[in-house]
Amino acid sequence: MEKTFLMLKPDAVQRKMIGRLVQRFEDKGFELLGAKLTRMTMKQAEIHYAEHAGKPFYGELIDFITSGPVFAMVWQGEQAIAMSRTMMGKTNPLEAAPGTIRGDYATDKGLNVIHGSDSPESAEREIANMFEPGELLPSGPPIASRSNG
Ligand code: DAT
Ligand code: MG
Repeated sequence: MEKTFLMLKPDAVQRKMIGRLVQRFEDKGFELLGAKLTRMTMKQAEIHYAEHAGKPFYGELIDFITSGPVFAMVWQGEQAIAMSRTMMGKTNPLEAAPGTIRGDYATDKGLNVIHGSDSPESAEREIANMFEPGELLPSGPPIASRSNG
């Protein structure tokens, strides 16, 4: 079982897409371990996008991701990282296949609706940047198969 950090970006929240995007990951069969509507602080944005510091689009990226509320989520599933990235589609909307989230909903390289971790290491760092441990269900077997006691 793998955990990933997915985040609906300010454009998705503003376009009222939270419900239909969450639906895709529930339908796929992933388990939601935690979620919240929040606004990234400047510090959280810098930690989240540290690997892009110094790139030509970095300033725009930080401005955009802190421009409004985001919907931050932690999901669990078999190969959740690679599978959710396949579901998101390529970063460049020109290359994002129809049927993927970016392929269906994005036309812009920056305003591209959703973030997803690209490795277990980034998932761990990105989750810790946005959630307190107590805000997340423990990872484990599918919630539907857990006992109540
Ligand atoms: P991804 O979000 O697919 O993991 P990334 O990590 O390479 O892509 O880049 C992070 C975000 O930065 C991306 O979602 C949108 C923005 N970005 C990337 N490349 C860009 C570019 N060439 N011009 C403008 N924004 C870009
Ligand atoms: Mg990335």
